[in-house]
Amino acid sequence: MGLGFFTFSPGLSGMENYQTISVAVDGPVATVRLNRPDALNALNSVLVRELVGALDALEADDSVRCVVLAGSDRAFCAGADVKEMSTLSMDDISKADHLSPVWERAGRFEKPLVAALSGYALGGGLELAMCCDVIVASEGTKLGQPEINIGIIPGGGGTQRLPRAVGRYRATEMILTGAMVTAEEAKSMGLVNRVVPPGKYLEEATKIAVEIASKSPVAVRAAKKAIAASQEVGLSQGLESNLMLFYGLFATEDKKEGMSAFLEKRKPSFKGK
Ligand code: DAK
Repeated sequence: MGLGFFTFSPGLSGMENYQTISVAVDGPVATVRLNRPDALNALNSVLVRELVGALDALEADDSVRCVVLAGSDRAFCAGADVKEMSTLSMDDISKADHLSPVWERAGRFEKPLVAALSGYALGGGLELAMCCDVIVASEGTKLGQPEINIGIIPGGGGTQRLPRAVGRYRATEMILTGAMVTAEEAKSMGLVNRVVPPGKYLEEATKIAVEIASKSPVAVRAAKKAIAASQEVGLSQGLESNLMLFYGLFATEDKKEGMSAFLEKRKPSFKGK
């Protein structure tokens, strides 16, 4: 896939034992791939546990600065595992540890997440992509919230994140009809950043991740936090919290290094401090 040399991070020992995902670290960029090909990467309890564990480890590993989240060419993720869900009662599904940790964990991941979509991103899979900060998709990828077709509604954030991303009316149409949109349509709605030729989605997502990873990690984290606030609080509160984050960066070594490097006409070397 043109991702260069992969090394396994020491902070992630044991990750080669994952059954439903794979994790590879190449310098400051980690790539996590969902890997349940027989079920189009549907989210089941095992996958959720493994993905949450991997995100915990990647967040704790200071050498990792940006994470690419991908599936396979055939599917990023076809949603929650319908087979597993079909036998669950209201009591079972409402237990906090059934699937919901995955959107919660990805949604509060402090480092940038770049989603690399191909094939299908449906239901809980699209909800997972919408927990990411940048979304790259292969031409022809189908995105949708088809839960209504099986008698439920999006439960992993789709009714909240989709309207924020594409506006109330487009989100309502997608959620109430269950119809899929193509990557190209999704891009025109603002749900996808870039649409790339088939086979190039991982390469493009990695390129973006490498670019982000070259910046000051403290500034990147502050920017991500400030942008997240824009989706949750009113304008004046958002501006206020932005200012606090902005002022805070003036106490960092990376700010000194970034500005000195500019004035000395050299490339900065950021330490994340
Ligand atoms: N779950 C389980 N298996 C799935 C699956 C899924 N979501 N999607 C596909 N598969 C399996 C198929 O059953 C099939 O398995 P075999 O029959 O070969 O054993 C295999 O993957 C290949 O699928 P198809 O034969 O259907 O392939 P096609 O190319 O014909 O169709 C498709 C691809 C993606 C259009 C189709 O598979 C499809 O419509 N899949 C279901 C999509 C869907 O309805 N997704 C939404 C699921 S509901 C929660 C919060 C959120 C949620 C749950 C809980 N809590 C807060 C607790 C989220 C819910 C959802 O996502």
